[in-house]
Amino acid sequence: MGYKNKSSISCCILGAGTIGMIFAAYLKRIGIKVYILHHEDKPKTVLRARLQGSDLSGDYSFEIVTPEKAIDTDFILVATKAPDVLNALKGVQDVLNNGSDVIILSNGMGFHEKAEKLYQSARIFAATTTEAAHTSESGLIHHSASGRTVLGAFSSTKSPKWLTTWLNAIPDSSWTQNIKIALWEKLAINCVINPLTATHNCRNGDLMKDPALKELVKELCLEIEMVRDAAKIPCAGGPLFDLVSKVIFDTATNFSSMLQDMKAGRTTEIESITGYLVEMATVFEVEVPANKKLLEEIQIRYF
Ligand code: KPL
Repeated sequence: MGYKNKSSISCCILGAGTIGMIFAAYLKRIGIKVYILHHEDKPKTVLRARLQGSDLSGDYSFEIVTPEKAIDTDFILVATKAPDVLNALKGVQDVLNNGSDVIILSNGMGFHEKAEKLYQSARIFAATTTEAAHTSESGLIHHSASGRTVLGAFSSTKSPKWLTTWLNAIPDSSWTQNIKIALWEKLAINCVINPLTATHNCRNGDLMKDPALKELVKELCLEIEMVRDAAKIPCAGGPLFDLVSKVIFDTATNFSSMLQDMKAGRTTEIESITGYLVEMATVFEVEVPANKKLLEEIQIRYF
């Protein structure tokens, strides 16, 4: 593959789901020592994973370690589902209070600020990605799309010492001085696609085929733009509807993660996605009736 074992950087993954394993594999293949963090002593000491569908295809094994081990590593990558982020961090609070670098890669917003307040000695970074993967029934991790990943410090703008290694490991990745712009962009996309596909039980692409759904997409986009403007978050591109339409077309055959969570009976990420938007709308006194309606619908029916 041509990836040389030359890194002296090490890290821990907290949340070894599909996206966590994709990042673990990216990091491992350039020689970073990657551990999987577990709160308690597990009978298993090694986690094995088989990846397919991209140039990451292959068999991987990772040592499972308890939080004490994380003290000696360069960063902790949190890749849990949004509702689990703060609980997962609580499990490693001693390490965080000792001062460590944490990258939160989970979907949604709201927990970064809370993590910063709770663990003031830790340096909190945020990342957002369009990498996509799912686990098949047989346990294989299918890497369905390579994407772009943006990383930034949540409050400060100082880059970490492991940045170059990270950028070498993660394809199509970049560092930004203002991660909030990237987080808001992903939040906006998720606010529209995830709850709409979840409540209509449809693929992402169906949102543009049905005229009534397309109108709803427009309405949600306008409300989100008003909140984003009120929060003074600079917007990089043109109208949000154009960006969301592009993502819908690019991921037309996908079932959104929220629909997948719902079907599998898992807690959805709605509170950290639409819930966060509605909270911000209240703070900035912006009316968001269409988003509110979707939030309530998901909370009542599926949460
Ligand atoms: O991020 C996604 C998700 O499903 O969570 C999108 C972009 C909507 C792709 O399905």
